[in-house]
Amino acid sequence: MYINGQWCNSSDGETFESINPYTQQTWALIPQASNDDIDRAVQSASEAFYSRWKDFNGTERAKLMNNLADLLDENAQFLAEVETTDNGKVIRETKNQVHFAARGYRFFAGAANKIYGEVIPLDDRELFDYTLRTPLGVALLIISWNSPLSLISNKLAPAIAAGNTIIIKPSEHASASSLEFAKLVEKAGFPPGVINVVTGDGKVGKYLTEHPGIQKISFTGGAETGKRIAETAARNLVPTTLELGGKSPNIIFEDAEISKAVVGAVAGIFAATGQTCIAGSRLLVQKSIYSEFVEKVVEKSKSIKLGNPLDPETEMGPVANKQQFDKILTMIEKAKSDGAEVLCGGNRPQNEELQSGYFLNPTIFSNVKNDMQIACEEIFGPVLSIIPFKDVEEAIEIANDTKYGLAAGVWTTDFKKIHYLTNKLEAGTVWVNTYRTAAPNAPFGGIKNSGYGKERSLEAIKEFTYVKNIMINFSNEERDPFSIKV
Ligand code: TXE
Repeated sequence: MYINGQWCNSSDGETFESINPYTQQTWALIPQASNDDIDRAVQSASEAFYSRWKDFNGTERAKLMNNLADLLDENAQFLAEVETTDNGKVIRETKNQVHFAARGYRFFAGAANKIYGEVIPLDDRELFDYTLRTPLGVALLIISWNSPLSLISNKLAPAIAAGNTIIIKPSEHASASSLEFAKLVEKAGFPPGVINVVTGDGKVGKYLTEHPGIQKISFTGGAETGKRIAETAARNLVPTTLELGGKSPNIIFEDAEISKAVVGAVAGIFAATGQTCIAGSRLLVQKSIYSEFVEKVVEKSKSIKLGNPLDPETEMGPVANKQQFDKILTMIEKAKSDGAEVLCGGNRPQNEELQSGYFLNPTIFSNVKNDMQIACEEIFGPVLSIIPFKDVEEAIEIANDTKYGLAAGVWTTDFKKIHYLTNKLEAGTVWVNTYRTAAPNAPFGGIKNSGYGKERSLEAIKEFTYVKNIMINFSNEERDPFSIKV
């Protein structure tokens, strides 16, 4: 682990195994942080916040962030290999995600010396009032296993640009890339204690969230864990950003450009083996084109190339871990018994070379009702539910009839429909004629059970700062000590 600028094992020597989901073999031993290690990490981040890091102005923080971005670009191939070995996501995506993370650091480096307050003209001209956006202190970043370096960048870049100090706690299912990343943090020149990485399971996350030395929590993971974290944070009055799951609708209208919409539907659910919070796991198709469109989606899905995720030709890798694999298979069986019809997949592939990994065939269900478990619960796997709709109003009703609100996709060439739908859909992101596209300067984050708060864009700076109001008296007048002056 990386604590106070030093590399260490757990103080009690405990480790856990990281399993490669393509081979099911242990490939790394990761330290399980003890409470002593965590206390030390929080203390070092706290000391760094109140001493060393305060001496760095925005321009100086930006310089280190740009160094880090350059190092990420230079080491993208290696970091992608580590991440792919850890979580099974195909290298053609993990490598891109490292470059995307680098863009995130550059974007927020640019923002670091532009975190302005406001001058507020008060009625009483002898009082001068202005605000400052001030860092919160020690920010705890807890992330999941599906895209560690990209998720870290979403949180760390605005947090560090704003002048906070950091503890990163990656998922126990994919910690290796976060530790390799810490080597680059060191190389980029960040002072000791400014960015720390501690590893371990949910117990480590829990101890950290309860720690009195934490002033901000930003979390990406499951909705139930998010709620537990929010409860703890509420007791300690710690501000929180939660990026949780989704059950996002991808809506195809009869006037869509069909070939692009087919690609969008497939990319929405089968990219990253469906293991993304933004997965377009409910495909809503207008009845007038239903058969034709579904046939095309099934045909394209059947041609997806499964294989070694380290091979750049592979399009879909294994599911990331056994827990996920078992959960997905259970949900597939439940969907079958609920009356959904399997159009393709629904099982493990038969090829010899895929037997060692947690592989599942791209799975598509039709005959799905929006209240079936398969359409309500986040599956986080390569499983698509197709639901027909009659018209715009019915599409909106089905799309919004979910406890989640992270993303939605709309495919149509009708501008009136676009304007109407983008206003009506309850989601933090609405994509039109695209799906699963992102930019560091476009805000990201959901509503309802998908969480709250924003990542990326200048909105994210607000999550890691508080507004301090400063009122200065320039008057020579004696004031009444027993009445508030307004
Ligand atoms: O998430 P967890 P898991 C969804 C997806 C998946 C489910 C569970 O549906 O099947 O969540 O995935 C740490 N206090 N998403 O098990 O348990 C944990 O160590 C503090 C959606 O990976 O939420 C890890 O670092 N921390 C999602 C992180 O929380 C705790 C991405 C996430 O673990 C903790 C991944 C506790 N009590 C899964 N318990 C998305 N939004 O993209 C665990 N942790």
